[in-house]
Amino acid sequence: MRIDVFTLFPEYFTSPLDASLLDKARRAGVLDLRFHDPRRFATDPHRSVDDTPFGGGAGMVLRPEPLFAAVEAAAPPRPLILLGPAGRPFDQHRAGELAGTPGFSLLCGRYEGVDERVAEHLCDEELSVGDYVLAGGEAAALVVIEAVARLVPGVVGNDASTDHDSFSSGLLEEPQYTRPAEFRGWAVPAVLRSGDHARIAGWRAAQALRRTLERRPDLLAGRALTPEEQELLEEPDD
Ligand code: JF5
Repeated sequence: MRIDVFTLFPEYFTSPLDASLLDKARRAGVLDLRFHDPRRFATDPHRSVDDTPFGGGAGMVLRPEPLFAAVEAAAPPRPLILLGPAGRPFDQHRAGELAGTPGFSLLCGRYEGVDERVAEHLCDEELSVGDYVLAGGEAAALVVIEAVARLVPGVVGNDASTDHDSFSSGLLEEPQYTRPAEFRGWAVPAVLRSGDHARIAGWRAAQALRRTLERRPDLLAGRALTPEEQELLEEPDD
């Protein structure tokens, strides 16, 4: 899989990528990550990449010329995705779709924004990684790269380990425990040590559902609980 990233701060990516499973995937030839700095395509003496907004207002806007020039010189894989708070929400479903492609590209927004002609005529779509404003799209690009790459066969050591992630079921994950069975007086729920696999599966399903209702009711909004789910909620917490 090839991923091209257009960023004014390519060095931002160095240490997160060197210190992760992504570096292993790059060295194995599974991931081809390429970085492009639009400043190298700025033509004026000051190499400027931003300018004041038409119509007035605070801050600076990324100019179209260096961004178009950088993308056109690289001929990057598409879709080319603009990252910014005004995008459609990036989620596990989109991560799975991108993981099934031979590649895609990311353009990191900066400052107060990007000239709209970049969004409209250069990029294919705009994605947001959450409802907050970052200083730039670089952290958002890392989020997308990591969420997608770990779904690509050969990137995660255990390919089965992504099958039952949070969100692939549409619910949050149930709590997990490991040894010791008691830590500082806090015991692992007895059901998990009972050896009764049917009861364990029921407990896990109920925990996942309770957690989702409590923390992320939006994940269940727009659908009624199934009769099985209603029944799960009748069970005692442990
Ligand atoms: C950015 C204008 C891009 O802040 C973000 C972001 C938030 N969620 N997803 C991405 O990107 C940087 C800021 C301002 C364009």
